[in-house]
Parts: sequence; C-alpha cells; structure tokens
Amino acid sequence: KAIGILGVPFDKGAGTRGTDKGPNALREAGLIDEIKHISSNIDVKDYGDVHYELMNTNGRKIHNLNDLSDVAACNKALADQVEKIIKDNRMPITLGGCHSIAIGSISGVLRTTTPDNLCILWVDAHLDLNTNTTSPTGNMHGMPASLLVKELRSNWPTIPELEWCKADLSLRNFCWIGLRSIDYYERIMMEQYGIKYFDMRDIDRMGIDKVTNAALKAINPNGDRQLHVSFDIDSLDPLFANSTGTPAGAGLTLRECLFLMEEVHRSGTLSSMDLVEVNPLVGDVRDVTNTLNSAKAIVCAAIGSNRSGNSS
Ligand code: DIR
Ligand code: MN
Ligand code: MN
Ligand code: MN
Repeated sequence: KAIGILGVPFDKGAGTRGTDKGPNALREAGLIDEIKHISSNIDVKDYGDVHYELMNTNGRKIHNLNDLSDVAACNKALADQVEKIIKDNRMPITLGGCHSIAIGSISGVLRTTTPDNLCILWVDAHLDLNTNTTSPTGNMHGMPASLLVKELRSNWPTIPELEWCKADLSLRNFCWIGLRSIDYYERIMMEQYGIKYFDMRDIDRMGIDKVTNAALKAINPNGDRQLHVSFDIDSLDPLFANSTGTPAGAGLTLRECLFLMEEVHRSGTLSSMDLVEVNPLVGDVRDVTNTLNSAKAIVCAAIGSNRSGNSS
C-alpha cells in the first residue's frame, strides 16, 4: 500500500488566517515518520506543497465569494496534483489548509473514476454546503460540498474561474458525521434534499460504532465504491483540537474519531483523504501540540494504525 502526502498551504477560504501553516506543522510534528512506523510494508512519499499562480481570467467579482480568484487557482493546481498521485498508484492524503481545498482534492479524484463509483464521508462540525447566496460569511471553506454536487448546480451562478471544476457527484453519495453547527439555509437544504447525516445527537443516541457502520452502509451499500474521507479537524471537541478557526463545542472525542477511522480502514474502501483546518496560529503551545497529535493519530488510523496493535 502506497501513500502520497500533499500539502496545501492555503487559508484564503477561511475567515481566520493560519491554516496555511498546517501542512508544515504536521510535517515538523513527525507525521511522515509516524506513518512509516505503522507497518514495515507501508510506502509513503511526500509530494511537497501545492503552489499556484492566479489565472488570467478577467476576474469579474462574484457576490459573496471571498478571495475567489485564489480559491479557484489553488484548487485547480491541487486537482492536477491529486490526479498525478493517483496515476502514480498512490493514495492521496491532502493536508490543509482550509476546507475549500476539498474542491480541488475531490475534483482530482473524479478525473480517475466515475461519480457513481465514488462516495464521500464528510466528518465536520459544519455542513459546508453553502452557496454564495446562502452563506452568512462569504468564506468558501463553508461551500466546498455544494460546489461538488449536481443537485445544487442551478443554485450557482456561472463562475469562469471554476470552469475546470466539473464535479457532478450526487448528494446521495455523501454522508456527514459530527454536525452541530448548521446555518439557516443549510438546514433547509438538508431537509429539501434528504441529506444523509449523523449529527452529535445521533452519536449520543446510537454510539459511534452503529453510526460509523450505518454511515458507510448508507453511501456504499455493496462495498464496491471507493471512499473519500474529507476530515475537518473541527469535528473534534475543542478539548482535542482547539487550534482551528471555527471550533464548535460538544464535539467528537479523539477516541470516537480513532474508532471511526479504524473502521474506515477495515472497510478496505478508502481511496483518498483530506485532513483540513489545522491552524497552528490559534491557541497556545499546548493547544497546538494537542491538535497536531490528534490530526496525526486520525491520519494514521485511516491507513492502518490500530489501537489493538499492528503485527506486520
Ligand atoms: C459557516 C462556517 N458555516 C460558513 N463553516 C465552517 O461560513 O459557511 N466550515 N467553518 O468548516
Ligand atoms: Mn468545520
Ligand atoms: Mn471550517
Ligand atoms: Mn469543514
């Protein structure tokens, strides 16, 4: 099993500066070495960071899309890199960066498979399903899921800088886990489209074991699809990941997240992953260390690190 790590030092989709420092903070905290220690047959390559230049479009301003030109250009470059990693026969793990980078990451994956064959597990305190007309902030890290699904295509204006993004996933192939901060219009869309999700109330009622397996079953009933996990570190309770721009209280414990990702690994379906919204500029040294430790443990659990021990 071969893995490709890709850093995306990009924070312009968020209202708080600093997630651009996420990838290097994770590297300096020893992420690559920890991955190598999971098992002797793991093969990990660090592809470095995505760099981008602004596109030569005439840059017409579009309502309520903060830093659109940067978000579009960064994601275009990111999609090319993710596609390349998959063509190198590696599983891309994209380190954010803010959550707007899921646009490019998932678009890159979609160049190598069909929309029907891909399902998405979105682990987040937030839904990230806003459009430019529903968003209360204009921050594009609250919009990536909505740019990737065909059901909401008609809710978007034409955006020349995102012409390259032809993702036409169905909302039916998405499931959310960890929700507890949903905007007014997002709630309306959830009901209108019958979105699949397990929010914190569901986790309280059912427990993480039943939730995990119901979520995987809901988006991959026959186990024949490939799975992309888009993991926002703010899904965790701030006790375990305070260094993030939009923390939300009463969230997932680290143990719940480790169980979730161990099950994802056991399913054998994981084909790509994002780990986003780690912000080393938020909080004190202890907060940052805690957040980096949680993020590393989550990535490692997704690719085979197991609390019951690893024998190979
Ligand atoms: C909020 C915050 N729903 C927005 N979203 C965040 O600005 O659209 N997503 N923080 O991770
Ligand atoms: Mn979030
Ligand atoms: Mn966010
Ligand atoms: Mn998010």
